[in-house]
Amino acid sequence: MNKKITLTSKILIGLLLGFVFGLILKQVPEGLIKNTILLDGVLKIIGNGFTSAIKMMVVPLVFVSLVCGTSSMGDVKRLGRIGGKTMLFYLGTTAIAIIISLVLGSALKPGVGLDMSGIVSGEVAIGESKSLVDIILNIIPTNPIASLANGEMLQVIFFAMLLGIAMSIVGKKAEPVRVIFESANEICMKMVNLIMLFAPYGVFALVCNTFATVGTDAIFALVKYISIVLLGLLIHVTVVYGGIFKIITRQKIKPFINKFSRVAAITFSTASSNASVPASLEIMEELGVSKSVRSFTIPMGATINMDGTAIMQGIAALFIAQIYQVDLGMNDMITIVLTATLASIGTAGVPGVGMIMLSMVLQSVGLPLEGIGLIMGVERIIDMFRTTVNVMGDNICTLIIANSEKEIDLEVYNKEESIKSLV
Ligand code: DAS
Repeated sequence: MNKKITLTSKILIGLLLGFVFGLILKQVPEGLIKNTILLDGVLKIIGNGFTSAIKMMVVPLVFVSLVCGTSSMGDVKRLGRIGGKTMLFYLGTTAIAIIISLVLGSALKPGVGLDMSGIVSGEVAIGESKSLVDIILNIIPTNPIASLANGEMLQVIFFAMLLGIAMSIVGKKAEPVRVIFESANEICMKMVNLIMLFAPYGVFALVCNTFATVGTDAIFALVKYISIVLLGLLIHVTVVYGGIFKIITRQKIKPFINKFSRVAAITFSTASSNASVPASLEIMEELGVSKSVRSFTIPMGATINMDGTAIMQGIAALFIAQIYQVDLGMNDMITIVLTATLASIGTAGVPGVGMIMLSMVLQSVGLPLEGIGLIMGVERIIDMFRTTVNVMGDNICTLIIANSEKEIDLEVYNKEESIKSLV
């Protein structure tokens, strides 16, 4: 029987094969075939090519969909209400994430009694971190065209929202412009659909490259640290997201999980929230969420919502404190919660950004930045998982906000797409 294999299942197959081939390739001795032809050749072209194509769509899609979304919000009061709920969810769950990680890190002590000789410390290439005032001031673009050209997400979001609000206030006279944005949005989404057809191959190449290059010695030496981070992520996803979703929406979460696996394959392989925006917008549309809500909450979340990152930061801070035998008091813990929650606002969803934010957190409590070098060896692996949690939070928030605003077609949402139909 000729069964149509859905894109989601093809992507998941690509992910699995990438993992298996990566581990096999890891065993192959360095040389022409492995390095030049495969890792730096074919796999790099397919993997990075796919990531670049997806990233190419992020700024135009976020800009156009946000203008469409805010200009069709109807009234500014409603935008304010939705914006308020969104910010409350994003910042609230990030603070909870940090607290979970501090409790776990204090109880399970990832850095106590560790033989540091087993840890290959990578060089700590930390970008400069900005103060909170700079982050907030920086949100207002002095040159919106430059912000669009440079992909400065917070500035793009600010400009798009202001433009959309102005259009909705102008009303009928802005209709010709609104129609142009509506069709541009459709075109952008279609471009994303076309690019996503290559996702199974891109995901395969990216995951294969990662697992063929990550040092297993670093993984073994940091297995306790990795396990505690993964435990924190699991608790946050099941208890916090699962609990909040169930209590507030009273809906089944299975339809979402079935669709989210497609997004997870993108976040896992690219380790980038930004790169997942097109796929998140796609599944939110398929789950019946209105354009005005999804085009606001998803781009916003990709930029300011980083619960998975916050969990890594809390546990990493305690890991480093324990390694260097620095005692952190209650005040330090509160400082870590505030710094990590606010730091998440100012950084875009790209690979490794969590490490830049971690330096801010460590500085805020006087911990040595050299400690970051101890966990660089497993950074990419952890980034895959934490980015997936970051983006799951964006999607869960979108469903909760849409449900509270009655902006989700529950018939469409509950159109049971069992796992069977995914393969
Ligand atoms: N990779 C980042 C993201 O895209 C998260 C991080 O680096 O912590 O969300």
